[in-house]
Amino acid sequence: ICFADDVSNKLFPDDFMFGTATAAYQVEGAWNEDGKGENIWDNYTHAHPDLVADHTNGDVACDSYHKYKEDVALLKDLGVQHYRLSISWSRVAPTGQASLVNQPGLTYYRNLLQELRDNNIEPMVTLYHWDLPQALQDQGGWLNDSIVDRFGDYARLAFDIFGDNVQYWFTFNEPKQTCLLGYEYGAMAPGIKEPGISSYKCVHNVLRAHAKAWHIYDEEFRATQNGKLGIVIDSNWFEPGSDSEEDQTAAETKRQFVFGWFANAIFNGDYPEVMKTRIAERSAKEGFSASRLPEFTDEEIAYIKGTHDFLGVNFYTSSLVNATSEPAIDTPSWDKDGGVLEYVSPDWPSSASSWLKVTPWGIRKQLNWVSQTYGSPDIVITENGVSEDGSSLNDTIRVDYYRDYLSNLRDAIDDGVKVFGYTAWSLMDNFEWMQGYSEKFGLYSVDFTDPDRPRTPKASVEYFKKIISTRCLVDTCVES
Ligand code: PNW
Repeated sequence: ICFADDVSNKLFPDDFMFGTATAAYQVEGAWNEDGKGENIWDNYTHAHPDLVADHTNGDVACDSYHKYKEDVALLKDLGVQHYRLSISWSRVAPTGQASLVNQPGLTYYRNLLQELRDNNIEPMVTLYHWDLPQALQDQGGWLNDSIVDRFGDYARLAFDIFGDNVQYWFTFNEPKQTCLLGYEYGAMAPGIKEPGISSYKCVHNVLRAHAKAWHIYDEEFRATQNGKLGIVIDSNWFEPGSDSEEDQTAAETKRQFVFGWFANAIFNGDYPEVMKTRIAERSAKEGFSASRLPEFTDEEIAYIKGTHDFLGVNFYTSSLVNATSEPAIDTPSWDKDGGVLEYVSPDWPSSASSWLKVTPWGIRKQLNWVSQTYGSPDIVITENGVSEDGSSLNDTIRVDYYRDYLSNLRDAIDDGVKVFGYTAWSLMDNFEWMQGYSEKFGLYSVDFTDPDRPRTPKASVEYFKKIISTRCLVDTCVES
C-alpha cells in the first residue's frame, strides 16, 4: 500500500471505537422462517422483482440468521470494538403489534447479542432500518398516526428483552430515505409517490415515534440499563458551488432541508425556520389552505426537544449547491420546496454507485457543521463506505477510501468535534436494496451463488485490521 503524504499520522484516541455495520433485511435472509412476519421489503421485492437491478431479494441474503456465529468470528478477527446491527421488527413481532411476540425471533437476537458480548464486541442496535411489518403498511404505514404508539410499544419490547446487553440504541436509520425514497419518489418500499405531501407527513410521525421511544427509554429503562439512545441521520456534505453569498446561503438551505429536517426537531424541538417559511409560502401559492409541512403543537415541541443522548451520522459523499431562480409553482415537491440546484463535480472519483462520489474532505466539513450547528453533541459515524462491482478481491478503492475519510475524521477530532467512533459499511457484501447484489460494500466478499454463502476477506480487511490494532493510518504514528 502506498500512502499519500497528506494522510494524518496522528494516533486515534485509546477509547475511539472502530466497528462495522449491517442491517437485518440486507443480511439475515430466513425471510419466512420460525414465525417471522412479512415486512415491506419482502412484499415489495416479491411483488416487483423487475424493480430490483438484478431481480433479486433478501429471502436468503447472507443467511446471517443461520450464520451469525460465523459473522461474529469475522468481527473478532477484525478486532472491532463494536458492531452495528438492526432488529427486524416483523421477526420479533410479526404483525407489528408488540403484544404478539415471536419467541424464536427474540431468541435469535438474544443469542446474537450474547455472542457479541462473549467476544467483547459492543453492540450498537438500530430498531428500524427500513423494514416495516407489512401489516402496519396495510394500515397506512408512516402516514397513519397510530404508528407512533405501535413503534413505542415495539421499542419498549426491545428495551425490555434486549436492553441488558445493549448500551447504544438508535431508533431510526436514515429516516430521510424511508420518507423520501419510500413516500416522495416511490423509489423504494413501499413505493408511494406523493411528492411534497406524504414525505412530510412520514417524517412528522417518524419524529414523534423517535421521541416516544426516547422518553420510554428515559423513564422506564435508563435507571437500570444505563444506555444511550439516539437516531442515525444521513446527509451528503453540501458545499457551495462558489464563494458568492447566494451560493453559500443555498448550500445552508439544502443542509437544513436534509439534515435540519430531523436534527433541528430533535435538538431544538421544531423544523428549521427556512423549511417552515419556504413550504408555507409555496403551499399558499399552490392554493393549499395550510402549509404542506405539518405543525408540531407546543406540547409536541417540548416533548421532542432534547430526545438524544448522542447522534449517529451516516456519511458517504458530497454535492455542490448553487442558488437558482424560484422553481415554478405547479405540482408540489420537496426538491422545489428546497429551491436550490444540486450537482456533483466531474472531477470527483466514482464508485459502483451512481450517487456515491469519493469526497474525503467532505466528512471533516460535515462533522464540523453538525458539531457547530447542534451544540457539540457526542457523534458516532454509524456508516461510511464505498462500493465496487465485485470483480476483484483486491479492493484498492476501499483501502484508499477508508484511509482518506479516516484521515479527515482524525482532523475533525483536532478541530474539536466530539466524534467517538467510526463504523464501516459494511462487514460484508449484502442486499443493496434496489441495486440487489450488484453493488458491493463489504470488507468481506460473499458468494451469493453458493448455498453456504461463504465469506472471503478482501484486501481492505487487512488494512482495516491494521488500523484497529495500531490506531494509526500510516506506518508510524505520533501521539497527539
Ligand atoms: C445507506 N443515496 O443507504 C443505508 O443505511 C444502507 O442500508 C445502505 O446499504 C448504504 O447506505 C449504502 O447504500 C443509502 O442515494 C442509500 O444517497 C442511498 C443513498 C444514501 C444512503
